Amino acid sequence: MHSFLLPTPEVADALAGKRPVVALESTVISHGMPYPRNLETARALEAEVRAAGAVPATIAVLDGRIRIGLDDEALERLATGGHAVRKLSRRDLPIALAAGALGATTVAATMIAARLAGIAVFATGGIGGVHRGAETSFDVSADLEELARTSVCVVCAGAKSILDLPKTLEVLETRGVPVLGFGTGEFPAFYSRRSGLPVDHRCDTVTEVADILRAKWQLGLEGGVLLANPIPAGDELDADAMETAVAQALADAEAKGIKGKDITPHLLAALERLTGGRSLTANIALIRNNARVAAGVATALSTP
Ligand code: PSU
Ligand code: MN
Repeated sequence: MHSFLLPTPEVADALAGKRPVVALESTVISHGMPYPRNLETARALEAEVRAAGAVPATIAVLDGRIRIGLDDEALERLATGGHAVRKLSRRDLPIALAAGALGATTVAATMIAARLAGIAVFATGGIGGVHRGAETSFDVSADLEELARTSVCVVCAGAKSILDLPKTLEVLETRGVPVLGFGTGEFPAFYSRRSGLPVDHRCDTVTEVADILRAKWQLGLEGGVLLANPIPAGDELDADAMETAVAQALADAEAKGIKGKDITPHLLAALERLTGGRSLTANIALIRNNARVAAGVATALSTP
């Protein structure tokens, strides 16, 4: 294990014994949800992974190390840290490590850490993507570039409609990232099960997903695979109401001049306000569902 990485004994044991491990990100805890729901959710995700027979490894940067698996004290520091917690993507990791800063990892940085630790499956809520208006702002999440280069399967509920979903799928195609739908032929739109946009392939079982991962990586085709798992039907939000809320959230961010890495957390908080908390409840339901499916994929992958 790389000297910058610090796994918990439980994760180190599971990896050494080739038992299934699921990586979990921490930006959703620090920047994606308010306290105390963020802390409850972080613990609930770990419980979901365990209940499905895998070992959870929540990833974050603390005291100059990339922690692979967090104890309860570390989870609390992230959940209560507010603006003192840095949001870390690929470019930010070396700076935070050298400074000994407290930082939460995005999808991109969590993929890097998972890969270094030897974890092949990672569950999150939604990935970053191509922002609306990217043709002038150039705002394309580093998550997409990471999916292109780092060999980890990312289980998500699609991408939020704060993004431009057709452009996001175009970039994934260009960069050679397979987009799989879990039990669906459509790319899910986070709060909605449907977007009207097709995925590359529909998988109905975790075994099929594991077979595709093995084929890709055994061929030496480095890079990630995106497994899009729709929000459970009972937790879906009304697509038209969400579109109205997204338009308002975008207008508010524009009026305040919010840019760069601050835009995604700002939009998430605005959506929660505008939906009276319903976006948060939906977010928690879908991410728990992703943790369960990721544990299934990790188990299938560890079964020869
Ligand atoms: N989308 C969500 N919830 C999130 C994020 C994205 O629906 O919490 C977080 C993830 O950590 C993701 C990051 O990797 O935001 C993307 O940020 P940016 O758009 O600045 O790359
Ligand atoms: Mn961005």
